[in-house]
Amino acid sequence: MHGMRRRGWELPEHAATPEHLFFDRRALLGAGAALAAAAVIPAGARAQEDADPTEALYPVKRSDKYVLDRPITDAKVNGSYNNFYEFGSSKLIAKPAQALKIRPWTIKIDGMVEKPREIGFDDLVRQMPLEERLYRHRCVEAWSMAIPWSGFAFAKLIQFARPLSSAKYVRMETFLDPAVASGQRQTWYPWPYVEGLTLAEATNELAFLAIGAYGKPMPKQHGAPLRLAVPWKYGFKSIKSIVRFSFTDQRPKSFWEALQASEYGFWANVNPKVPHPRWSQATEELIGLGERRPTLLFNGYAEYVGDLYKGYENERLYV
Ligand SMILES: Nc1nc2c(c(=O)[nH]1)N[C@H]1C(S)=C(S)[C@@H](COP(=O)(O)O)O[C@H]1N2
Ligand SMILES: [Mo]
Repeated sequence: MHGMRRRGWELPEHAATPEHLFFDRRALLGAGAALAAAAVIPAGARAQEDADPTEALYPVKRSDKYVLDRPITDAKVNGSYNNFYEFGSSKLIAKPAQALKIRPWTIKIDGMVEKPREIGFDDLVRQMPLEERLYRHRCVEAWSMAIPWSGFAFAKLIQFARPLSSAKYVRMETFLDPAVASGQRQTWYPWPYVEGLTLAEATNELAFLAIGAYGKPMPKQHGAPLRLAVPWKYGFKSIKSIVRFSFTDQRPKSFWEALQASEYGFWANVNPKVPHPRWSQATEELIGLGERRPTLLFNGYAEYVGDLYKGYENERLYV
């Protein structure tokens, strides 16, 4: 099932071992509230920024459709334990991520569409029906959180983009700005961060483009101003700070797949029975609660997405 481990080529060990802090997490969590407090952003850093034009949209109405089986993760814990390799490979990137400039923010729509276009983030948001959804988030490193995202269904963006009927996939790209994102100066990574979904996945009602969290515009460390939330897949699929949606008939190669295809595949659907080559996926740690629970097939969303994979049984659906 897992093919051969790819050689580490010229990659430094830590680059070939993504999300390597997994085994350090316990020590971090031991620091508990101290950790959260340490990552709080100085008020001055915030005050210098112009007011966010989307701020007046909050709070958006919560959908009662997506219910959690666990408490919402504390916003401070969530906002100080992040994966965002553009700003470093540790979990403590909240502070450096504040350097990201999120206005103006232009989104490019191109590839197999009726007409390629560019649109400003604020113009796009104004045309989208906003809602809040409570979603679980399961990282491939065997930890999880629960988050109230604000945003809109990916299907609405696809309607807006008007892909040709020949398009089969949507490829998404994160910003590229090594001057701001120190991680992007580490040239052994295949920047910019790329992810992809089939159009069937992207139009599934669960696929969500999030513009806010916890009833406010998206904190930068979570991928402001626009990030994906595909909660039935491992967290690395949920690409942050998106600047481009390209429609294509070729399966996109994602950032992690380019680095280590044997460990991080295209599908990456959560499945407790299919271990990562280096660790079990049977259980997960609920960050901030100090609790482990059994992991659920499709992260508990099988009723929504189970049917998407009929006919794909020969693919590596769970890596
Ligand atoms: N552009 C970009 N998107 C990204 C990542 C990243 O490093 N860069 N990390 C991914 C991983 S591994 C996870 S688990 C989630 C983490 O999202 P969070 O920090 O909001 O919890 O973002 C995903 N999206
Ligand atoms: Mo992750």
